[in-house]
Amino acid sequence: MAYDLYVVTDEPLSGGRSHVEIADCALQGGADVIQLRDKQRSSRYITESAIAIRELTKKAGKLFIVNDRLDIALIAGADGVHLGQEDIPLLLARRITPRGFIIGISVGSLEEALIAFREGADYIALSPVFQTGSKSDAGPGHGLEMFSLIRSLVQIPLIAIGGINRDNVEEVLAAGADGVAVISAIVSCPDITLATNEMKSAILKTKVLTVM
Ligand code: TZP
Ligand code: MG
Repeated sequence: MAYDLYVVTDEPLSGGRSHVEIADCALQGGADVIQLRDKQRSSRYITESAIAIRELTKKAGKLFIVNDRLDIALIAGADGVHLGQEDIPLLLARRITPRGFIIGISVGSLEEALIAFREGADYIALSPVFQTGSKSDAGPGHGLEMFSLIRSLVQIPLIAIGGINRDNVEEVLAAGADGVAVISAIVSCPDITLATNEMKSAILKTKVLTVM
């Protein structure tokens, strides 16, 4: 499964559009992965959103990942969960997840990346690669040198998140990213489908040129 363009939903940053609407538009634009991320709404609302996005992603043949909420990911039949350093530990999450269930881990240092790799993460996301206003506690960007260093030491899919947009996506891919995870550069756009489509085209063009 491709992680090329990984779109993370965020209702406040999307001018109040719903998770389901964001996911629908992003899938139409060619997103490869949808992550449902909500730190505020009720468990009921997030669960209902997850079930609807599972349907949409299944029809589109794309991956569906839930941020933080392993319970909701399992209830909705998502492909996986995305866990940070303060969330349920990877090895404990594995105790209750089915075979093949994807667990992605956010890392903020080389040490965390190596631990996640050793513990069997399915992918890791260096967070944040660039400074971002979309996550209040994200801290300063780690930069592409750190990204390349992790790339050289970790042999699982490596995702870049934080401050990624059309202007820097090529250099992020050149640093070895398997995929880019994006919030504002897509979900804050008036036309989410178009923004997704343009970002996806830029990614595919860069990847094709890299292979040649
Ligand atoms: N985790 C690390 S940075 C970030 C998350 C959820 C926010 C990314 O948002 P944006 O708008 O693509 O910088
Ligand atoms: Mg988390």
